[in-house]
Amino acid sequence: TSAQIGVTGLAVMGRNLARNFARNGYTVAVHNRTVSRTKALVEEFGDEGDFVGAETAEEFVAALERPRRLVIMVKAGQPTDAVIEEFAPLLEPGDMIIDGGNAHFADTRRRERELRERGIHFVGTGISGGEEGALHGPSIMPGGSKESYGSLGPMLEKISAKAKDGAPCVTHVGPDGAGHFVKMVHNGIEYADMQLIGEAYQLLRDVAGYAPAQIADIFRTWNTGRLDSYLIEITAEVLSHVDAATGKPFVDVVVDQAEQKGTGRWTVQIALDLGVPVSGIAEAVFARSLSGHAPLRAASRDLAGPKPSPLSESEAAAFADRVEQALYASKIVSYTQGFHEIAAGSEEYGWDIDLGAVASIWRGGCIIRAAFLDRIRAAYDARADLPSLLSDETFAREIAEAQDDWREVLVAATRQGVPTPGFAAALAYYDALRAERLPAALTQGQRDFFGAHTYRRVDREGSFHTLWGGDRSEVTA
Ligand code: NBP
Repeated sequence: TSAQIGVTGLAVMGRNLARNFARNGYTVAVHNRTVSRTKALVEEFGDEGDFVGAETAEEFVAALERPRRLVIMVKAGQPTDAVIEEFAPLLEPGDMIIDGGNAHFADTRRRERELRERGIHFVGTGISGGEEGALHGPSIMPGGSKESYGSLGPMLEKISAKAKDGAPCVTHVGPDGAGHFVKMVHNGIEYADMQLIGEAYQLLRDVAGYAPAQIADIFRTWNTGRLDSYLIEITAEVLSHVDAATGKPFVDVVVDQAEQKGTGRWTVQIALDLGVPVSGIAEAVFARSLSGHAPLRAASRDLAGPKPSPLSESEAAAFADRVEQALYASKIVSYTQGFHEIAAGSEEYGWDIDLGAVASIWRGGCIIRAAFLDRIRAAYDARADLPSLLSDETFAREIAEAQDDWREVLVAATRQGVPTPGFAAALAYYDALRAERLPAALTQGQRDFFGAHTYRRVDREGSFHTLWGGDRSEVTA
């Protein structure tokens, strides 16, 4: 038998991805460093489709039809390089290695270049949706050559999630590292979404005075409107869950220190390198980091500040509506920032990424799937060179309508001492973009004062310097 695709690395993700291919009618060669995992997969799930269990790398490669399509689903970083080095010598020109792990796009660019020189297509592929997505249909973000997508694309389209309109949640994102770059930003946006939801929860709890179960109901209601999304849906599930051991709300028995695996941090690091302001995503990463500083938090607990005093019942309901507006407006801003980063990466690396297509493939299968993404796609479909999502008429109007409530929520949060870094960063970004004048002019003056860094003038071309230490006359720099 010859397999149309092979998967090596059979932990949760690889195993479910292999099953997904098999369930869709493909013959799948499976391989894992520890052979027992391979055997377990064939034994447990052999009746789901055609698997070819391979114990050695040679057997695995021999089982694949040509050109070979070999999916690597191992730990990102060094293990991925080790596995590539194990298989690449066994492959022939035209074969494909598909890395479905969470690789850093710079690693993907390096691997793609090295393998291209050996005639092998390297397809760095972002896969979102966790283990459930891998099994039932993930959102798939392949990079690599167009040619490889021609052979691989139809298979990926088959196993991918489908959006509500039936469109497969996969597209050829762009060359070399484009797919992993977009997956990285997806995760950054996911961090921001989660932070904003967390702030909405905290406000509903501390300012509105609602209990977790009541907040779950509010999120359920929100999930029937424009915030309809997977993350809002699971938020309601988590908030309504009661701890069996104590009878308390589950959210009250979990240690409030958020962990992270690194893709959100990468999004911010790369944004800094590219000079893209992703303040909402950055605040989300920092909020997780702050939460983890237990001794610092303990040492700060007695610092002065207001204690929230909950609103009356009738005020609370009105406040909840305002929080929905603030959450929605802030969400528009974090997507605006995320798409700006993708556009900047595309420009820097010459990827020519179709932003509307990215929004489209995030509509199903991934963690940030949401009705909202249809609107983003529509915005880019209407105008591919949209300078920013905020320049889309619909989003601009929605923010205009939301902004009074957005500001009121931040006033209440500030008065009552509830931290809302995500909401606040989003509003500051919005106000900074709309500002006629920014204090950056003063910054330039300071820089020229202490470092003769020069400045440009509003009324004349050229660079200028003021002789601050002398007679303060202006010279052309
Ligand atoms: P892990 O990231 O936990 O990796 C375990 C797999 O890597 C096992 O198959 C293991 O083989 C193999 N492996 C390691 Br570790 N070092 C190896 C080496 N030097 N040579 C060969 N094989 C090696 O698995 P996972 O959670 O299924 O994730 C796989 C990839 O998918 C990761 O890159 C992850 O970041 C990404 N991802 C995960 C999720 C998720 O929800 N978990 C979502 C999206 C993407 P062994 O069995 O012999 O130890």
